[in-house]
Amino acid sequence: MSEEASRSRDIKALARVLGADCVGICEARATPESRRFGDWLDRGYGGVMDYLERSRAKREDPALLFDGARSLIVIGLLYHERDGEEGAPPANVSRYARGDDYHDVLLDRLRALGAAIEAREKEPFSWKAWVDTGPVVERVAAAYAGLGWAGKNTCLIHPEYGSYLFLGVIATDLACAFDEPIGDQCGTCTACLDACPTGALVEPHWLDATRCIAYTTIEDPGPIPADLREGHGGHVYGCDICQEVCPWNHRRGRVVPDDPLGLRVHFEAREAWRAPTLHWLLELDEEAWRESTRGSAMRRSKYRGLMRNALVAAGNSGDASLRQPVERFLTTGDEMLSEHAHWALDRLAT
Ligand code: B12
Repeated sequence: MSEEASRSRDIKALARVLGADCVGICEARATPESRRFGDWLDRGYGGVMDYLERSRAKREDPALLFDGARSLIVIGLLYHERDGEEGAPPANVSRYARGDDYHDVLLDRLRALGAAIEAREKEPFSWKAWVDTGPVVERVAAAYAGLGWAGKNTCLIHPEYGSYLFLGVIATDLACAFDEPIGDQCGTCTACLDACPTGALVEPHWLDATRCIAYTTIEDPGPIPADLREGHGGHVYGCDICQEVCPWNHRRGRVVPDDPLGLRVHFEAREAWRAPTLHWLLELDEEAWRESTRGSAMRRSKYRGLMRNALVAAGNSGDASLRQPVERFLTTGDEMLSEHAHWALDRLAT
């Protein structure tokens, strides 16, 4: 066995022992799909997510991540293993955000993996680890590393585990043997494109983030575009619809890997966020919000963003008993929230 092959074998074994549900390795190089990231930005699909533009060159070509970067080790951790709990009305928090912040959980695993590889190697080498926030198009890396394929909904779909997987990457200058991509398995299915309530999946494999509920409710601090509000339904933080309808997440005999380190407990829904009511949400003050989002990925929208989202969900609920909690936002002095409250009240009046 070559040195590269035995290194890759050992790294993958270490990753599994350290809690990765799946792991693969690909070359750190530009591919047609990583280059497509630039086309996506040029179409304006990135909206206000300026940090993506700033790291464009590295995302398009991972060889530029640092001097000598050669290999990308990609791990995946399952965060939702059960069928069901689909879009629990009336206020739905997407699955990825219901438990502890995945950035912390995965980064901790990647650092442990990096340290374990250091212990294995005789010579010093460079490595960097990222979860979500690094300048890497992680789904492309994961697809090339053989973890699954990028579906028409753009999500990385593992053939056995489905798409509710978090990804994390270590880039290193170590020479490794690479895995093979497994290729697209979506076939003729268009369930995700048909189901997206805001038409964000403009064509297979192309998501206009500015229309995606995950973007409007989390990433964009501004008002939710009026033409998209109805499509938001009860979604108050992110959205899973394009994954909920994906047959690969409902396959009979879908495998759930063992979890010997008990990592998945981190991703279990906190009581507050499993199925919050709109009454509770609209009455939540900033202090209580801070308390209930400690160590959670739900901090990203900020308190104001969550209230804005809850007002849209209230307007969509048809529940006139929400008029009173909505009215409190008319007098907070916040123009954006007041406009959303007016919108909700108009709809609750009819
Ligand atoms: C910006 C961002 C968003 C934006 C834009 C998403 C988008 N589709 O572009 C918004 C805010 C909308 C978003 C939403 C969500 N996100 Co997000 N997001 C990111 C981030 C930071 C960058 C993504 C990016 O570069 N987008 C630009 C487009 C062009 O790239 P892409 O979406 O990755 O799409 C690539 C693939 O589809 C691939 N591809 C397409 N066809 C083919 C064919 C082949 C052969 C290959 C190899 C590849 C390939 O090429 C595209 C790039 O060119 C990544 C973390 C990271 N650093 O990569 C997380 C990440 C993609 N997000 C993640 C998650 C969990 C979500 C949500 C599920 C959260 C939620 N429930 O609300 C939703 C899913 C919505 C969706 N359908 O994408 C996970 C996805 C895990 C997975 N299994 O796919 C990531 C990887 C974070 C992580 N570390 O786990 N996200």
